Amino acid sequence: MEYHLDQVRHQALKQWILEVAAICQPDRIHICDGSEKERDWLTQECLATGELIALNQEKMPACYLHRSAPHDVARTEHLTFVCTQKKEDAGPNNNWMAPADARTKLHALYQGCMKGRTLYVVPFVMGPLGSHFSKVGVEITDSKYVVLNMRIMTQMGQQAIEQLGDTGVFTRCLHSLGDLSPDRRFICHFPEDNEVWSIGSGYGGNALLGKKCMALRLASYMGQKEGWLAEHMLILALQPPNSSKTYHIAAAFPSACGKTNLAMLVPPTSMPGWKVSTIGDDIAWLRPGNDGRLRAVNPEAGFFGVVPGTSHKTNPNAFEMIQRNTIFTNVALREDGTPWWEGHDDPAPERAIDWQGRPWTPQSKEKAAHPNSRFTTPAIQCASFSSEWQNPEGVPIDAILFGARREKVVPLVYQALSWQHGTFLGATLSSETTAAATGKVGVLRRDPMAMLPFCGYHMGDYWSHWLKISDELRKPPQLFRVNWFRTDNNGRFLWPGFGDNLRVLDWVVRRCEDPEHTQATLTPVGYIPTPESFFLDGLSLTPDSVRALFAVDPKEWIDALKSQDDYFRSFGSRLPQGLWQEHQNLKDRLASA
Ligand code: GTP
Ligand code: SPV
Ligand code: MN
Repeated sequence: MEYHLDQVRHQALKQWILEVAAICQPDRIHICDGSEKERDWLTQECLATGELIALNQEKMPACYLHRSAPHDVARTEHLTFVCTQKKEDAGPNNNWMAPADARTKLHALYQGCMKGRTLYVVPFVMGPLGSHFSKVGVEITDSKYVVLNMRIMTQMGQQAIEQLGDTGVFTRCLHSLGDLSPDRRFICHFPEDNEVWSIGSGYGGNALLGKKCMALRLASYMGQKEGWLAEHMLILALQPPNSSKTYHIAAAFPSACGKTNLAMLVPPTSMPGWKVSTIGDDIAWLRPGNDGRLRAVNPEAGFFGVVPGTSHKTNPNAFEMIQRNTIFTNVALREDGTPWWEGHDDPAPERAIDWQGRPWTPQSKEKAAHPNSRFTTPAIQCASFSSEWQNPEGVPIDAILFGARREKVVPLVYQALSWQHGTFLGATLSSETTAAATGKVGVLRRDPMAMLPFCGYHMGDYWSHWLKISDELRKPPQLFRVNWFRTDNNGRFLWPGFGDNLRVLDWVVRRCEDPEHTQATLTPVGYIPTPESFFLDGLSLTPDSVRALFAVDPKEWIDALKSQDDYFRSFGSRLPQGLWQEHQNLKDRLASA
């Protein structure tokens, strides 16, 4: 097969495309320009093949439904590899394959995999155009669904070709659906070569390679070399009532633990005058700025959000923004051609088609929408989206929150004693697992900085990098731990969450701005709000619930020390001394409590 790529002026890009084409043997090559015409044409093709189903275009213009293969609905962490020359550089936190072995294995799978199909070349920018933060990637894929999603999630097409120029550096992202079998599915990262090879999955984080693969795994590796951080964090801007000051908060929560919801928070009626704007909902790139602040950008241009639980009541901004130009993956379909899911404002429909295309009624045993069903939406459609997203210098971060799902033990909010202690809080984060990755749901596991599945190098080195970065900050962010998910003895959430999480943000910014007048109690784990310093008006919580939300039971924490010790030991000599020290300090404080 002969391919004509005269329009590609970047010689290294052209050569790479031809090398890949020689292996995958597509019938055609299409270089994406990102235009609306291209989107419309690809959409029509997807409608013809059934890769997309049109939703009710009157009620929800340009909205479509995609159904994944039933065994391809979440990230597959056990099939995800970091392929560094030395095994120890990938760390105990990653699956590892030798680069040569990975390439041989995947080469065989890619051989002829695009016969009869089109190879799409998707150039994209992660980060504000022209910013020193931003990076160019090029994804080669045989999935039109991936192209359409990448068009929403990144700045894709002509603008990326321009930013790349004739000689620019780019991340090579190779993707094929393969046969979609988990037995022949691999997501391999080559951080030393700035490259990702993925085959066998069409799902989100496995296939939209700009997101988790490039903007977290490869970027975290780049960040360590270049002195910055790539984090699984939302970014929001917060303006208190009658204040001219804007605060910026970044928050790391594991998958499906509330980042999108917090990023788009709508203040409760009892807190008028607050303004919350969204800068990012999943990934933050953070670097020390010339002003001595930690500055953040959101590298993405869209939201790939969890659908179940999204309602007008819980997240009005998200609910509104997904009414147009949105791709829904694995939701249920109502008879009027609109989507439905568990947690929707509307009651369960009498009859629907479930996420696998089967008839569904409220009596069905299975869920109508997959618990990890997703929407893909342009960020600009979010009413709270901030133009600061395009700020090439990023926004200065005042506070970083580490959050997770913990039914027991962990209070609603507490503040770290120092940067080193805050890094320790992030490093020891643990959370009950969710449907965002395949495997059992609700199992407590360590998920340091919410980065366990996304850190592209040895976690011990990553923590050292975290500790060191504060040396370059004149005014480092204050660090906090939060937990929206503590339950009572009947298993009910103690905290209303969602909009009311603003109460926690209020305390957080007052602790940053005016710690003298925002009181806190020093406990062995950190600073806990005093009842007087925390705004609870307008909530009908019982005094018992409030006590339970903020309770620190030294006995429960002493129990956790043993597993913390084992956990830290598993990182061997690469565990930074500062974290051992914090572990010992916590032990000492608990012993004398
Ligand atoms: P990823 O996109 O996987 O990274 O998820 P995420 O961290 O952005 O989580 P998201 O905001 O989509 O929320 C995941 C689930 O948690 C949804 O079902 C939400 O409704 C639910 N959730 C979010 N915030 C809260 C909260 O404050 N309280 C409670 N109880 N549930 C919440
Ligand atoms: C997550 O799982 O954290 C997500 C969805 O944001 S995915 O892009 O699939 O990783
Ligand atoms: Mn995420």
